[in-house]
Amino acid sequence: MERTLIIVKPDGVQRGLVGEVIKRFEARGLRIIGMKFMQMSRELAMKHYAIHAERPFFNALVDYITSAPVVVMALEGTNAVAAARQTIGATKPHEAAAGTIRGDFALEIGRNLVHGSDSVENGIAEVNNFFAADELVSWSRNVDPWIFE
Ligand code: D4T
Repeated sequence: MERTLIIVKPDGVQRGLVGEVIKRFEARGLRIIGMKFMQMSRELAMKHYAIHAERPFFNALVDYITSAPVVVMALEGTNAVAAARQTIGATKPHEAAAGTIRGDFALEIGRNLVHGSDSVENGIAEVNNFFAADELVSWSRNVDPWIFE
């Protein structure tokens, strides 16, 4: 089972899109194993976006992600990383396909609503950055055999 970290970014929370985002991942079949409402510290934001530390947009990115509360989710499922990225849509919302979260609700890269881990390794690492072991729930759904083959 893969794991992926999903963040409903400050714009998503401010715009009242938390339920819409959760609905889409639930409908896709991904299993929620952790969720919390939080305001990200600069320290955690800089760790999360460390790969972009040298990029010109880094400070604006950290300012944005720490500017207001976010909802963070750990999701589990077969092919969870790629499936979640597909449901989110392309990084530049104006290039995101209609039917994806960004394609349906966003216009600009600096207000792209949702984060999803970009590799299986990062999915594991990011879930561990945001959740302590006792904040993750190991469970199965009665419907799992109808989603996971
Ligand atoms: P995240 O990580 O937020 O899910 O976005 P992506 O995985 O789709 O895209 P990314 O890692 O390449 O970029 C991280 C974050 O930085 C912002 N960004 C990116 C930006 O403001 N300007 C830019 O030129 C780029 C490349 C948007 C997402």
